[in-house]
Amino acid sequence: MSYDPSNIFAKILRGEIPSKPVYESDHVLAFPDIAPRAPVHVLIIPKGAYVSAQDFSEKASPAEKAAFFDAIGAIAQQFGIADSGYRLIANTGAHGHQEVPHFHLHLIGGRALGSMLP
Ligand code: DGP
Repeated sequence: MSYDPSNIFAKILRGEIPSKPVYESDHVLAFPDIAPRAPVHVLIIPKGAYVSAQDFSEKASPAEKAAFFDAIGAIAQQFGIADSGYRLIANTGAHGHQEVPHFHLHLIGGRALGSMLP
């Protein structure tokens, strides 16, 4: 699947749609989900044009991948949930029910989430 630059997160990255970033680095932007499922629900996205987790895994540079994992830990610390714990979800492709075709990771926490595996 080729990258569609009209997707909503590409527009956020270009500043065409407002967001309230909670974290930014050279390779990463993170902002609250528009429909939070928990007290903390942050979307972490690479600034590069990657459709999905699969695309990111196959094509991103080591520096982009490292920056992405750095963001996870930093955001969890920032929101005070590093010790209590949280859930990371990357809906990927059709079977993963991915709605926005720009790779994103949901970081969800701030309450006990219960079991989730299908
Ligand atoms: P999914 O592709 O299924 O992993 O979910 C996409 C998420 O993106 C969903 O939880 C809602 C969120 N979302 C969609 N549009 C916007 C938007 O314009 N702003 C923000 N902050 N979040 C959005």
